[in-house]
Amino acid sequence: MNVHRPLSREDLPPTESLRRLGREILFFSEIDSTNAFLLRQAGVWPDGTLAFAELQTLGRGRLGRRWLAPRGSSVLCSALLIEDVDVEWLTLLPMLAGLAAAEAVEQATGLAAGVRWPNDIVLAGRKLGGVLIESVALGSAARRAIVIGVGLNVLQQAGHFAPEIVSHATSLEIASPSPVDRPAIARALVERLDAWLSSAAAPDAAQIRRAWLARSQDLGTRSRLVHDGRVFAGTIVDLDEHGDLVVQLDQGGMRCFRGAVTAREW
Ligand code: BT5
Repeated sequence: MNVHRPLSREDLPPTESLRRLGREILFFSEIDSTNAFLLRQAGVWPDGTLAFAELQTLGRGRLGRRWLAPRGSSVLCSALLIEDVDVEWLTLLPMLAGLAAAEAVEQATGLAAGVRWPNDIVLAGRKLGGVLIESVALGSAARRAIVIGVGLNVLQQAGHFAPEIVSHATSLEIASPSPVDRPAIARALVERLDAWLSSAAAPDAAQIRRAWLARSQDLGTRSRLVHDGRVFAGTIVDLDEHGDLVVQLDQGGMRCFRGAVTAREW
């Protein structure tokens, strides 16, 4: 793997070009998890704070799973949002962040990245990255700190992936015919996330859903979903306005699945 220099402030868009993100930007050579850090320190840092890491020792995925990335291989980024408790678009945040990440990849490399429900960024049918949304009540509990975490595989080669993920993971280095510029991916990610988060007073749910569906190849495909220890097989028919997946079950009937509590078999 071609490990480049650590990401730094100069790699990112100038603060004045951003509307919501980047009031503070933190760079860690090593940390447990950029999401965990911002959740712990949610009362300390302002809305829009960004955290990047070269290495996460306890990088996390959804449902207690791990996110694995060798030092310097990836863009590992978390963004802190401070919001009212009842933000309607919260359940659409995995879609928003996945879209931003896929657009960033396309902008920086020309590769057509897609999204896969609920939180994957995909390239040629393999997992290029993932999104983890976590939140915590702030003080009086009238406000909530929301952390958007994005991990994108940039410089890994096949041998860097653990045996359990090698068959369905990919990186830009693997997929791209030309050299990959990790700072350009980080810059584009911040730009696209900022654009989606500040498109209006609140992100537009209908617009997120439309754009997400346009980048997804999920509709009409067969899927196996695990909820509450039970496996459901069926055909994906829609993404509803909350970001839930609507599935026509093989056993009969329709069922909605919520991303935060559903695992999807690859
Ligand atoms: C995700 O979870 O895909 C969310 C990943 C979010 C990572 C970012 S990095 C910055 C921020 N700080 C954190 O601590 N996390 C966020 P999930 O859908 O649960 O996928 C996890 C599963 O993907 C694992 O169980 C593995 O099977 C697989 N996996 C782990 N590392 C991977 C990688 N680098 N590339 C592809 N697949 C991976």
